[in-house]
Amino acid sequence: MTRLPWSNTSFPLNLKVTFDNNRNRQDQKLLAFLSMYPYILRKHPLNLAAVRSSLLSSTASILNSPSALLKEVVCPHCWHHFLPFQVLWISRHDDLLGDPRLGRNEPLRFLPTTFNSKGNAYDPKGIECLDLACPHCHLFIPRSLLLYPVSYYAILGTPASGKSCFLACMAWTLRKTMIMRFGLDFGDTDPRLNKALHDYENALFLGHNRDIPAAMKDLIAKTQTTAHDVHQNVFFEGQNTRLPRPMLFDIKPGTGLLAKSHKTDPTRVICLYDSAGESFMPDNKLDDKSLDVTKYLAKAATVFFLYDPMQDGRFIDLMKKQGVALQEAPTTSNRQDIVLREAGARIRRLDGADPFKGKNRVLMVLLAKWDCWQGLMKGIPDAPPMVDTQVGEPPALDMKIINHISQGMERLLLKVCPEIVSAARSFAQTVYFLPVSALGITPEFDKNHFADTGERRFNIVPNKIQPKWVELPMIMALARDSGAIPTMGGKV
Ligand SMILES: Nc1nc2c(ncn2[C@@H]2O[C@H](COP(=O)(O)OP(=O)(O)O)[C@@H](O)[C@H]2O)c(=O)[nH]1
Ligand SMILES: [Mg+2]
Repeated sequence: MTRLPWSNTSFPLNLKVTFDNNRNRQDQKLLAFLSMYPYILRKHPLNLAAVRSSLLSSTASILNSPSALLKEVVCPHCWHHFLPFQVLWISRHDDLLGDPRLGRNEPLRFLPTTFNSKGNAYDPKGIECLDLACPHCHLFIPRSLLLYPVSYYAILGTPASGKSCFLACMAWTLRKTMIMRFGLDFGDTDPRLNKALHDYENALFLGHNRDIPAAMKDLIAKTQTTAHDVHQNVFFEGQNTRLPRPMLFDIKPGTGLLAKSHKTDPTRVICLYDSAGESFMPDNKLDDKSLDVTKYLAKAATVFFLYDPMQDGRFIDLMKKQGVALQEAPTTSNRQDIVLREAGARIRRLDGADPFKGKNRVLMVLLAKWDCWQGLMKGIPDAPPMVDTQVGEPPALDMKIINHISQGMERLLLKVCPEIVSAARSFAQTVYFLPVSALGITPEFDKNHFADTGERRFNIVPNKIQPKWVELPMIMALARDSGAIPTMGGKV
């Protein structure tokens, strides 16, 4: 039997809910409801009977309503699927330090029984809590994830193909473009989760002495497979498991005419991963642990594969043959097709036997460092192909031009490195080939530093960074997934 002893005296400031037996489903729904829907409490502050009946009757319908809690939540850290009312809270009292999954320095995660009128839970020591956590891995989950649809995107490529630079420049550009051109607010879901990205953005766009050349390696640290910024450790069954750190963004209508032009609600969460290229190298043996780190690949609706032509000697040869000016560049070379095939193999393994699961997956092969090889493909406009239609309406993606350019890029790759095209075509049914330049300029070899130290260092003047086409892949993905971005001449 369930007893709900509502206390007249403490209501609405301190609402206590306790249960005789183990919680059943209805009780848990009620708890979730209380935690997420404090406005109901405010609506009926004096009529306790009305509150109680309103809570009990509307819990189920609210949990099933798309405008309220999602029916099912997916943890962006461990991809565990759970029901909203199973979410844990993160304690705040100093005595409650130590969590079985996260170690002795992390606050305890718990299932609450007491909430206040704001809908926030009290921890077992009576302190109001603010943050939620996944019931499986216990890592922090922003509330938006319980309320809005989530689109997952993965970025992959060989080490030094430019993933971190691309991510930083893409986020920086989207923060401006989305509000100015589409009336959509593109912001961090919770700044704590995007710290690594902020560091990159600050280094590239906000640092001091921006007219003075700075070493690239100081601006963007190499993504290490073990770095705390990109991975987090969780103990499952006494075993340490490394999970990738997601970057989360909220997209919601901003203000003004443009924001009002959206016919459907564009609100959603974007979940992005910057993975260390090494995770996909064939010598990183495909055991279940390495599969864990890259599980997000199977979740991703769109995969952005950064193909770096400068890592391919055949591209350099073509540039020499066509008289395209070559600058001294970092010399790494990797079998990029193998990384793409490896990622495809992992996805198929994670998809299991269900051949339809990956049917709608899109692959965008992004030909990185366009600034270096632009002489090979002339006539592409500097701005991504977006056409203004009417005053007060967002621009439409010009799919005719995008498809035309994609076909041109595919032809170029077929000529130079056909194995990338065949790996891409076997990865997804829909593939786009697009040029991008995160920096818009080519970092310069520091001859003096080389003469002094023997180290090959590349410098850039931060003020000259001018990203090209970096926002287009995400805008196309959003056009496909959210319907908030119009297109003309076909769909994405
Ligand atoms: N020319 C050029 N070089 C770039 C660009 N983006 C990155 N790079 C270079 O590639 C190196 C590796 O970039 P990074 O983003 O750290 O690669 P990641 O290992 O894939 O994350 C940087 O230090 C830059 O020298 C770009 O847009 N143009
Ligand atoms: Mg990186």
